Amino acid sequence: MPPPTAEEIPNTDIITLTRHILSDQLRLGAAATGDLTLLLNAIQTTSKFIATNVRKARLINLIGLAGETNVQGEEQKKLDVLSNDIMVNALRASRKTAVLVSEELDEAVLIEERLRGRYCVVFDPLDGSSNIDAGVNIGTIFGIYKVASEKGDVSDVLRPGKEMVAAGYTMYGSSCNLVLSTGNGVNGYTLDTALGEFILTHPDIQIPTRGKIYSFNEGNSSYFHPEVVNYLNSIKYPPAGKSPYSARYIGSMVADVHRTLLYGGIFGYPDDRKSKNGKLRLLYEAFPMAFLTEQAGGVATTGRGRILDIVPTSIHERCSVFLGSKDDVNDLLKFYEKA
Ligand code: AHM
Ligand code: MG
Repeated sequence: MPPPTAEEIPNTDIITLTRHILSDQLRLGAAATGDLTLLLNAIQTTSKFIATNVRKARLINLIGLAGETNVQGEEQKKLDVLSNDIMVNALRASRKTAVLVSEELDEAVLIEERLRGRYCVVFDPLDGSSNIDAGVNIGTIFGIYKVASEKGDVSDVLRPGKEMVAAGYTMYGSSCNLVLSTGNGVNGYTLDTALGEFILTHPDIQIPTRGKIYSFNEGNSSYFHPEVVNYLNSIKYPPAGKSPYSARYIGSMVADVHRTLLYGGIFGYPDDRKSKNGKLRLLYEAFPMAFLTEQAGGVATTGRGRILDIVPTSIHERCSVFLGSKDDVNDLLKFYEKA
């Protein structure tokens, strides 16, 4: 029998998320306390727990409304509430957090002294509400700050996104993917459900410099400002010899951004004449995704400035978002400059 080829030999050296973040910590040597590693570990556990519930939702009566409304006046789904509880419980029990901000909670959670740690986590426990009951891709988005104040209060999260020390998301789709940056590039992991581990499958994600896809809710285009309409027209009706862009819009930011990071192109949810401040939330949607985009070599802007430079004034504020391939976003910015 001929010896097995390289492709036939099973890979026995898989890199798990735990191993990867641990090796990052070891690289920092004595400077690292291990607190961020433990916090990221708690977050990956919540992702597995939420993923399990998302997969079973239809079977265990987790579909539909919870009968409550969140601070934004939106009706909460049962899975929204459950995912929020999973995250708050796990993050508090990790003993590594001081302040938590969730899309589903009106106020920031200030962790009691005996459990308090040195990090603040802002998160959308289950993003893409309109897709939950259809079983379409949804996700969890998170950003992490290190406490700046002695006490650990809301001022610790009213800071620009560029001060985050880590950000990421987990996408619950045809596969469960966790994408993470600790400020040193972006890595993607895929959950091996048999092993129960996230495995490094997308090392050092680099967003292509230019893409061929635009991802906007064009149903809102009658409200869009002229610079956005003109930009979209420029990619839909290009000069002779150039191909128009393709449209892809899932309506779950995690899924639309995930595709944008991998394939390139531009994702946009602009402010417009109806939604004066846009729809997406600055702290736990725009900041983490802008952080990942920049770390992957892309650009994230409101159209008028860098998203990560914004200083938030309240925890649930919204902002205009465009992010993606450098060349595509810069093309859009030219329309803003002209306006
Ligand atoms: P949610 O936090 O209530 O789920 O809303 C956020 C979602 C994003 O995932 C997505 O990009 C956007 O809202 C879609 O909005 P629309 O349905 O208006 O296109
Ligand atoms: Mg959301």
